[in-house]
Amino acid sequence: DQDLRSQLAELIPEQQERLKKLKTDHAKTQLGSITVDMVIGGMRGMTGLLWETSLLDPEEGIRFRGLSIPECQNLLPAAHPGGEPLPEGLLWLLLTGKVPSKEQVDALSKELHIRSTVPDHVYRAIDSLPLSAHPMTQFTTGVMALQVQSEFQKAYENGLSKAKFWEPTYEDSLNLIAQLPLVASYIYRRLYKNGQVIPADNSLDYGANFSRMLGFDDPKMQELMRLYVTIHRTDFANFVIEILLQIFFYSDHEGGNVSAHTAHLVASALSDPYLSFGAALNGLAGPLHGLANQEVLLWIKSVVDECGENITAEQLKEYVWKTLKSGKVVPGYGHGVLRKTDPRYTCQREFALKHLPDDPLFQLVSKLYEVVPPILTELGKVKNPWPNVDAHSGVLLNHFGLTEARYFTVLFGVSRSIGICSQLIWDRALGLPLERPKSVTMDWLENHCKKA
Ligand code: FCX
Repeated sequence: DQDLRSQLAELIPEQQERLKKLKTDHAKTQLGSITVDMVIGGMRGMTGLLWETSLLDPEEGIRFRGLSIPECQNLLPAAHPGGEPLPEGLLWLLLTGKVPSKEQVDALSKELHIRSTVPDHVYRAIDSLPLSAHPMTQFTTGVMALQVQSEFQKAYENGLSKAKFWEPTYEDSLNLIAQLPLVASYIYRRLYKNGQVIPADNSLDYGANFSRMLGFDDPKMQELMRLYVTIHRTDFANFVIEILLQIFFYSDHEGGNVSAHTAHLVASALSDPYLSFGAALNGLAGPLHGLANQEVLLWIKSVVDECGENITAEQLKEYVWKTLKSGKVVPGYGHGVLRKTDPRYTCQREFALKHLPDDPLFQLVSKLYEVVPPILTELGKVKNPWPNVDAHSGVLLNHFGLTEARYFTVLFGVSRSIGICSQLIWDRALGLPLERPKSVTMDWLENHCKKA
């Protein structure tokens, strides 16, 4: 069996040929027309990026290399039968377009362990920030501190030829993916567990090890959780791992969303994967994007604080209207491209229905699913009144003891590295150029429209 890098090396020439053929045969084929509303409307609906790893259908949701989420759940190797796919398998799929065998995934797990040593200065850089710094700020700081080890940067300085750019990009990407769970869990333990860091266990796969470093296989923690989690202690760690694994379905959502697009744009200047991914994280930290999952749990808790857990549908409607009238968005609802319930939401809902149907916050999330869409539709301007991934994840994490909402986006950031880095490797392998769209002024638009 080939390892990931050799498989990639084999695939690259044929994909380069494919792109060359597209360029020579179809360079001037029209892809739709650009209208003024697209230019002033955040380029919504304007096809303008090449992104190989996934494609988003407005009705159906995301497909990773052609596979829907349920198909990934069926086809990709899991830690145990019927469990969620392992992130290593998703990485393999996104990078190569092929479903890996369990042996290939296990080998990749080992490879990631070998790459996972985080230099000490990274922790010191994080420690220099006040504890009050947002976890995403600490995370980006950690990623920027990791950048000093960039192989791409070194190779570029030494005059590496363009045909080989993908190689150090691959090295940086895998090192980054391997090291992120250590940095992320360090931040969690620093902020919420008195800085008691739990070392990695290299016998575990990526997700299980991450969960362990966060503290979820600590028997004491599990005992505490058992006060209200009515599952066997041995099952507890597995449940948390399954939820963390579900978060890896967030790894890629085609190329135009803020974090993916940012990484792709920054990398087009030949900035290395650390610089590009760090930039992506800063976009992910915005409340209309990745921070929304923090916002959802905080908002749900504010509902409970004001109205109690047994809130009626009428009270909930009132609360939603109050939020809207105060000029805020309802977090976790709406989407730039999707026009139906996010399949990632559906998959988390199914998990909750099976494992925590009586959790009061889950019941509130369910009620919101009935109450919010008609209200957003009534507003008349919202293009998608349905929930996105962020509407659900926080309540699942909260149920199993990861209650610190401000930390949630960091978990999603770790997951995002897998999609973003996979595409960055292909950006360099395909020799994609500097990104540089044309911008215009209002004067220009007005003059143009007068003539049109
Ligand atoms: N609550 C209130 N108003 C909403 C709304 C919501 N959940 N969703 C959209 N709208 C409003 C917009 O603010 C906009 O109002 P305006 O014309 O007065 O500026 C109008 O409806 C049209 O927006 P629309 O075209 O439907 O949506 P956009 O593509 O502009 O924006 C986001 C998409 C996701 C930013 C928007 O739906 C939103 O703010 N949702 C809440 C935050 C959220 O959940 N973000 C996470 C999204 C996602 F999963 C991710 O990227 O991580």
